[in-house]
Amino acid sequence: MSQSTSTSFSADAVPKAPEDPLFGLMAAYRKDTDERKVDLGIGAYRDDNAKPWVLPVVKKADDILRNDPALNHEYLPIAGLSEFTSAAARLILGADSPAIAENRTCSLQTVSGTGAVHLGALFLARFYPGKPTVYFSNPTWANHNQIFSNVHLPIATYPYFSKSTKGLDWEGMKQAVTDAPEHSIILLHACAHNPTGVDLTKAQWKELASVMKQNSHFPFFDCAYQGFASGDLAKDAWALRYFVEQGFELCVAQSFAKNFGLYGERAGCFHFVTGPGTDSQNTITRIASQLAILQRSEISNPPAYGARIASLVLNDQALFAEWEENLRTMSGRIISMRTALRGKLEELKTPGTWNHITDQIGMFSFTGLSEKQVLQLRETAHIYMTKNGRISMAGLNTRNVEYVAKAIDKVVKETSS
Ligand code: KET
Repeated sequence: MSQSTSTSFSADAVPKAPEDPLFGLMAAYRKDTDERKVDLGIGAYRDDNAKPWVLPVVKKADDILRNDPALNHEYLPIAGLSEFTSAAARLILGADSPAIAENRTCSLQTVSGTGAVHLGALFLARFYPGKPTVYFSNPTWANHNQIFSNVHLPIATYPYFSKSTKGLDWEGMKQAVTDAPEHSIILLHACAHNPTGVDLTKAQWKELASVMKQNSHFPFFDCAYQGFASGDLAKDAWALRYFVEQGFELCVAQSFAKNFGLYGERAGCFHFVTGPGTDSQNTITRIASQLAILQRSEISNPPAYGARIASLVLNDQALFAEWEENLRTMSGRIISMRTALRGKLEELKTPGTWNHITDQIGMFSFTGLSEKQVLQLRETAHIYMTKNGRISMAGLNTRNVEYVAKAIDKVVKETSS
């Protein structure tokens, strides 16, 4: 009997999976040898020379760490570096948060934002009574689907993006949240929605909170871009803080990848906030104890370096102020690229409207380009973006914005004529 390999994992059992689209795109970009190539794929900040930017404040913190004779490489506690997690909680919830004052929050350091979403998903899958459905915006960050499916929570979507206005489908969203069974989990992007760049207005957040309250829904905030949307940390956390003020029980996945430029260091935090009440401290103690058990079995304890850097900055007034300045540099450059791209497209009289580029906010713009147009841009102009037409605004700079605008103009004119 001939057998090619001895394995229990036949193609039926382990079919070949497609490459991750975003990381696949990154690899294709790296391989491209054309000088004109432009990377508008992954959401990572680039400076005006299209280079990764080590934040000056991160360099400073890194120097302090390296020169600290007390630095060692011991394990962190299961919940992570406490001075980091407590500062992270103050950053996102607000230093004067009633939830912090009433000791009804718990925070665990995680493997960046992805790890935080996962820990939350795992906890909810294990402990939320009745196995509720998780509702995502349509569209959302692609990994949300995978992470929640992995823990076997049922998933569904709510309308979010209106193709006609390239803005929010507010009525559709509100209706779907109203119609969702009570106690559903509603995943919300705290700010700078990925991939659309479309956020709710304050009035809409308030109305959403009221609909969610009426239906006893559970908000799960994914916050990967605090400080990136507006350059103002408090402004970008406003929606989440409003929900906490309204007395919601909720959780937050917080990433420091983008706002510290610590992508590879995997610094993040998961926060659980229970509602106010006489028993809330006991509740949060119980929840924290189970989260610690889950964390122990998943990663044992989180990676230290990135959290140490962030912690130094978050806990030092002068470094914190410098960080805010660095955030304004990044968000400011992105906003100026929005203006430049829109301006060029309008100048070229590219068919369609382009106001959405400056109306949208954060790391991404959802251009409205079709998959066909996206592929054509890759093939003919060596411009890389995800198939849904999302562009990472940070990939644009004063040197390439005109080239990109002209390429988009050409593709749109060719495909619409
Ligand atoms: N949430 C959202 C909404 C998000 O866009 C990302 C990353 C993350 C969480 C996780 O980031 P982490 O590095 O684990 O802290 N988004 C970019 C990178 C990626 O997909 O991994 C992106 O969409 O390009």
